[in-house]
Amino acid sequence: MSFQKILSNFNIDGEFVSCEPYGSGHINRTYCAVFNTKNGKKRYILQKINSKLFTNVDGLMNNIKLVTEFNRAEIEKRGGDPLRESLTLVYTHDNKAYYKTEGDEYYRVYVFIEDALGYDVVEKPEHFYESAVAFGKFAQLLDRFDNSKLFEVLPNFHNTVMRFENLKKSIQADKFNRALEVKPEIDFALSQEKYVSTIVDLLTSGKMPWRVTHNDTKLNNVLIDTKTDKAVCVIDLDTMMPGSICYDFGDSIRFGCNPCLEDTPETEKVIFSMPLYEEYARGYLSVFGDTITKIERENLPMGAILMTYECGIRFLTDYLDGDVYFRTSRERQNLDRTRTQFKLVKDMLANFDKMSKIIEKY
Ligand code: ADP
Ligand code: GN1
Ligand code: MG
Repeated sequence: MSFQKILSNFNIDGEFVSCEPYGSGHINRTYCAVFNTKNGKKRYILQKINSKLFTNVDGLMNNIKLVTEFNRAEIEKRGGDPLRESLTLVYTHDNKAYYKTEGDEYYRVYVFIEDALGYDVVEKPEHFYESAVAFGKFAQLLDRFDNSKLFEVLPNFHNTVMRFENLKKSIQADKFNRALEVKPEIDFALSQEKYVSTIVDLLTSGKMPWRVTHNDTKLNNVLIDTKTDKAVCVIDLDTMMPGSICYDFGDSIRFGCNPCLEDTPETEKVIFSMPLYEEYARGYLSVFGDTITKIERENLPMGAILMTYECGIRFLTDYLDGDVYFRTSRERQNLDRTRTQFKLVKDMLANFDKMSKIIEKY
């Protein structure tokens, strides 16, 4: 089915002009659609939802609908611009948040947030600080929201213990005979077993509070205003689920404290940035004040290590499985991604005390 035909099912005024791939997400397929209207050109984000992963699209889209509507009301109350500061779903003619084609493909449409970008690498430290404040505020928004209404989209998403077990299964199966080639990465991954259950244990024992978190807090999931350099909007709401703020903090650190792209083949250039870590910690903690518990605070550095490690073993597992989960555009991309993550983990382990000291400072 053509994009024009798919888009014709949504409440969009104007004449279809074009629809091209957009952005750099690994899971859904994102397109930018352009329409001619009497007020000039108007853009929309069209996304083909990865329904292999998100098997309950109705539950997923209901989460996004509830949270964006709640967010919208809050932004209006404080006199902000909800079309810019929140994702806004465009509904179908029959008032649904997504459209299902006859071939069982699922699509959703968002209002395009103009003059704002999601960055794949930190270009200015203030962007990273800004993203910390934005993700912190988003976590607090989810705290105020009656989150019992949310459906748990991907149970065990950040269960590092389960991710570790999955890696072991993939090493065992070695379906594509890649295990030998990646022996150093496998050895490193397995040697870190002592850490894998740290946060899971704290959560399941009740020592650390469960919160509803974003769970995919990389820098490119916050749009930053290209004129003012301020954070505009948190996007990519597919993984809002019960979790720990150590996960959200950690995933941001994993992505942003790397001076290179996540998939750089030049692993030797990957050096964990302590100044950027401090920038993010300062921003994130400025939002939480005393609402963060002692145990959460103390475990923020471990959250950074574990989210980076977990992402590394997910990339490695996918490499061993034949690149079936994360979108790739070239050979060994998942292996390069793995190496980047593991290099960051090594740097963080070597700097753990400094990371903790920085948390104590704010
Ligand atoms: P994925 O789940 O595949 O990562 P995202 O929802 O993060 O998909 O979207 C991919 C990219 O598309 C983002 O990184 C961002 O650059 C861009 N994008 C997504 N939604 C919008 C929007 N409403 N306005 C402008 N850009 C957007
Ligand atoms: C995926 O969808 P995207 O590209 O924002 C993944 C995250 C990983 C990230 C690594 C649903 O995020 O968990 O941390 O890639 N999302 C899902 O870049 O698996
Ligand atoms: Mg994304």
